[in-house]
This record gives sequence, structure tokens and C-alpha cells, in this order.
Amino acid sequence: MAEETIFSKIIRREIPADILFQDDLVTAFRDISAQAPSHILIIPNHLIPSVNEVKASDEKALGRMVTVAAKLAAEEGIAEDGYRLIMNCNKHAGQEVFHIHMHLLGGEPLGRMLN
Ligand code: IU
Repeated sequence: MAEETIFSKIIRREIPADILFQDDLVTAFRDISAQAPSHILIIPNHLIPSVNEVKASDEKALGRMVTVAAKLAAEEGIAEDGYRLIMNCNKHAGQEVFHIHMHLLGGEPLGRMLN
């Protein structure tokens, strides 16, 4: 069994977070250390430590994460100018919290990481 992280407590609303969206599959909240004017984390409600542990049975929640990212980007007013979705996996990517999360970043031009 994987160890729960602070994100499970956020999902259960046991600790405060600026939750923007929650349904039966996913939760979205503002990153506590925003790296852009809009910086939102979208996570599955069940614990998947990293992309390495994703199973076919997780596909519904993972798909919902993208749908919710698009909805929140529209609500944030950043859809037209554009935004970035990032999932860090393990140490070379700098993953810090081992509960899968998609970063939604936007609201200003973002530096290019890939060319
Ligand atoms: P990473 O992909 O694992 O590196 O990103 C973890 C993110 O979780 C990072 O941007 C943190 O600022 C963010 N975060 C948070 O929003 N609230 C928390 O309580 C904790 C981390 I711990």
C-alpha cells in the first residue's frame, strides 16, 4: 500500500486548501507556491503515487483530470492565450508529492522548456 500524502487530507478537507473543483473522481486546488498567475493542481481522489504506477483502471480519473483542466483554464480566463499542463514523475523531474498531480500553469508567457 502506498503512503498517503498531504493531498489525501486536502481531498478529505481535513486541512485547508483553495479548492476550485471536486467531483467523484478528481479534486483541483490552487498550488500553495504559485509559479505563474494561475497555478492549479488537479489530482485523482484515489492515491496513485506517480505516473509509473498508473493502471488501466485509472484511465477514467486521468481523463477527467484533463477535462477539468480545460474547464478551469476557461474559468481562469487563460484558455485563449494558452497554458501548460505538467506531470512530474520521480526524481529527475523533481516530483515532490507522491500523489499524482497535473500542474495547470498560465496567465503569462511561460518560458520554453522544449523546442
Ligand atoms: P511536484 O510536481 O511534486 O514538484 O509538485 C508539488 C507541488 O505541490 C508544488 O508545486 C507545491 O507547491 C505543491 N504543494 C501544494 O500546493 N500544497 C501543499 O501542501 C504541498 C505542495 I506539501
